[in-house]
Amino acid sequence: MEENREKVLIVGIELDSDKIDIEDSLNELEELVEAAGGTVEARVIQRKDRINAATFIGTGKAEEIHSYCEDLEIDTVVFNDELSGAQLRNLEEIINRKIIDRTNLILDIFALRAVSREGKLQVKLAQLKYRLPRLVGFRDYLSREGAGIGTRGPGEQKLETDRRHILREINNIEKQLKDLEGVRDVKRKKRLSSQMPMVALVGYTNAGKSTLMNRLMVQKEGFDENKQVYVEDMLFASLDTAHRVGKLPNGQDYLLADTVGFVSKLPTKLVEAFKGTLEEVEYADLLLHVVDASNEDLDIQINTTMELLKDLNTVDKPIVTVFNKMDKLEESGLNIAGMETENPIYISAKNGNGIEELKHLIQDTLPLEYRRVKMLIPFDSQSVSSYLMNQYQVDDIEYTEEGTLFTLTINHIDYEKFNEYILK
Ligand SMILES: Nc1nc2c(ncn2[C@@H]2O[C@H](COP(=O)(O)OP(=O)(O)OP(=O)(O)O)[C@@H](O)[C@H]2O)c(=O)[nH]1
Ligand SMILES: [Mg+2]
Repeated sequence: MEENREKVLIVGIELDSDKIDIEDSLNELEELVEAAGGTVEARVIQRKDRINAATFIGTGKAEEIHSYCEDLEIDTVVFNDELSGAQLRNLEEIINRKIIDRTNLILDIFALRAVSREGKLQVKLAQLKYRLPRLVGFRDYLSREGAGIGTRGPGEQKLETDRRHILREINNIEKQLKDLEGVRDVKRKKRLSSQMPMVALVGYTNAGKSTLMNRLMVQKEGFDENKQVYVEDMLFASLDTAHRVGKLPNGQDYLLADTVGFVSKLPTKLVEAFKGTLEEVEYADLLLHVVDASNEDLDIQINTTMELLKDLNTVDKPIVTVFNKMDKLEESGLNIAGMETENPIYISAKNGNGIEELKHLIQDTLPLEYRRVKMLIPFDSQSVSSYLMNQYQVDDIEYTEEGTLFTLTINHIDYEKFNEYILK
């Protein structure tokens, strides 16, 4: 397997206006290349005050890269920024290798990871929309099978390179996605009518969101192994949203949603394509922003996530910042004290440290309003009575002719749900 890995050279431009350190950015690009099945053999950085419209980097630099590629037997050159069709073509002419940009690389990884039908369609749509304005820059090899990174559709499908076919395909996929949206809408309405508060896990890819989800679901009495979500030490392990029902310390049930991870310079087309899946974030009552505390780029990762959250209309939602992987912090030697974040908490999803505290913090931060009420539950509505007894601290119970009279404090969700029993 190892000897089949594509040999890659990565290229980054550092502009004066850049806020992110170029080495950090290329470290991440290297991880992305590995996630796509390549091996980075070399990196080239050019510092410039502006980009070259025709070749992105300077032509002299491009020629330099060509000779590196000859010496190192490089298969593919990956650029850290999105390139135009003309830039792709011009660079390929000089460098004489397959040229891939960061966007295409990320789309390629998503194509490898997509599992659900909707996920595959979303990725393919984003890939086709990426291709359409770049057809001039695409060479024959892109339509060949087995051409490697940047050429793979979901399920190793070959992607179209013919404009008319692409347009037809885009149309077709958009229709299919519309239908699936209807299905998702029904599911969401069902969840909303379950009246449970919804908590969404968000954050950078590989931060530990899915691990934390599994950890939060471990209840004392029995735990269904089959309900575990997929965890892996790789970028974009989760592409589909998963839901589970959990219990807070006060007995309140809540819905927890795991979502796709973020990465810097995430292609806007991809974010758009995944808006459907990311709806969970928009409907959530509370966001758990999971951060890998042991990652040296955690400030970039936090900022990237916060920026993407802004795009998703979530500015006014309460957030808990979950610094995860605290078990690795000492080894990493990082100092995370003094970082300014909303409601910080420090945990290890792996060994379980801080999980009980986190559950309490979720409970305290969930915007639930409580009201003290008197409720009269008829004797034939036994299930409501037992729900109230299980869910709440009941202050007073009286058995009357018409039913059981409870005095207790309930949250606004149950207030709506059991409105008919409440004595006004
Ligand atoms: N040491 C340590 N490793 C952890 C911890 N939490 C998660 N990990 C590891 O980090 C890796 C990524 O975990 P995931 O839960 O898949 O991360 P994710 O945020 O869901 O990632 P994506 O789905 O790719 O966005 C896995 O190898 C986990 O075992 C932790 O608290 N400590
Ligand atoms: Mg995950």
